[in-house]
Amino acid sequence: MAAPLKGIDRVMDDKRIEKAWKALDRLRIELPSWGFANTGTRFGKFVQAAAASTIEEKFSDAAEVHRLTGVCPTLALHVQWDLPEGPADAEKVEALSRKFGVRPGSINPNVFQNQEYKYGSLGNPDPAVRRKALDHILDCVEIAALLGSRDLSPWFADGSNYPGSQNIRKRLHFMEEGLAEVHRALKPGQRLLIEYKPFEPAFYHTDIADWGMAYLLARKAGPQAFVLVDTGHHYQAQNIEQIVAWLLEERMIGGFHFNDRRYADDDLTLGSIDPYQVFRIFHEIQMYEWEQGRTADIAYMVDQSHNLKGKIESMIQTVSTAQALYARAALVDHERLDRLQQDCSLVDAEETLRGAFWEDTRRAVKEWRKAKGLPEDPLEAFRQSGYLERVTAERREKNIGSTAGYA
Ligand code: RM4
Ligand code: MN
Ligand code: MN
Repeated sequence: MAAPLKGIDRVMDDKRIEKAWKALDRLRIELPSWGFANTGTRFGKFVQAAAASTIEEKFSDAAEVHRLTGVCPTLALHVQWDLPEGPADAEKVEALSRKFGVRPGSINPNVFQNQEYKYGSLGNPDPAVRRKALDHILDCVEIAALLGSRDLSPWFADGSNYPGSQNIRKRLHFMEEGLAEVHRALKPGQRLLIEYKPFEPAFYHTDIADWGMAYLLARKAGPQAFVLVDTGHHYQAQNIEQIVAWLLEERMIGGFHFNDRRYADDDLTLGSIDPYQVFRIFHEIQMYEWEQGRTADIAYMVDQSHNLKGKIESMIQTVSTAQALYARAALVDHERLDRLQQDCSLVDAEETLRGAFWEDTRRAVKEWRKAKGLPEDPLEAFRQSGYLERVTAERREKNIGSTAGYA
């Protein structure tokens, strides 16, 4: 039997602080360009005076978050919104990246917005529409190559709303074919991350509805294809950390889209509803890394859209939350937990895990920031910086004029 549990209420000692710091050194978080823009619900948009509406403004906002947190060196781009001219816009984006000191991150094709995608993109029964979607995604591979981005990250809204209205298996084959062609176009080192989502916008069936489907499609596509886990894309009771554990074991997890939710794909701030779940996910990853003696190659990305809270503030909140929870997961005594699990010492094993979750790592994160020459409290530093006032004044007029409703 292992020694009785100690240390839950103990102030963090040097060894534990070192563990937390080492973990923080590893964690990098990619920001989404669309997270700085005006977004809404299906009922309308609440326009924010400070929201970014150009790619330059998005880079500028992302650079501000990176300046304050030091851990967000890349910006995910949504091609149709950020590079409307396709590869021809790459040069402009490269120049902005240099100007603001933030690299382009994952490249996200958009095959869900245009009218022709009403019945799907790569899964559409019409070969001409499938071709169009494929050409767009191939353009995105090109853009990624031009910008030196590693990950191509498509999400497919494809599906149907009524039983019998579409042939599920035929669409699966169309998906397979399309993804295989995308994979053939990848350059060495590039990755194809396949995201799944159970419903919305499709309400009866979605072509890539869960991790198993994404896994099979990635496997069939080729060795550079992996699964992307968006935390909001699961049914309510689903055990997300178990999915993560399986994908880790299969070496098939490519990245995350972080957000939180209470009901569906709510895109709320990470950890705002269920911080324990985020901790459990981080724990599975760090336990695996401890066992393997190596860091898992996972792209941690944010996919949130804040239509009520300030966009930059909530992005800083997200990053701070991720850091605090990642540091807590680093405090789990893996060796001890491994032993307790082996002995089936259930309560002690559970308490070893929970003990780390109860630790308040916010102080350690602050100290780490100080040591790196970063502001200890990035949210406060943001409020002091005057950035928000400046961009509000600059962008107010343009934003007020933007569309908020459907008519
Ligand atoms: C989807 C999905 C994708 C994101 C779009 C905007 O629900 O999460 O990753 O690109 O939203
Ligand atoms: Mn997503
Ligand atoms: Mn989503």
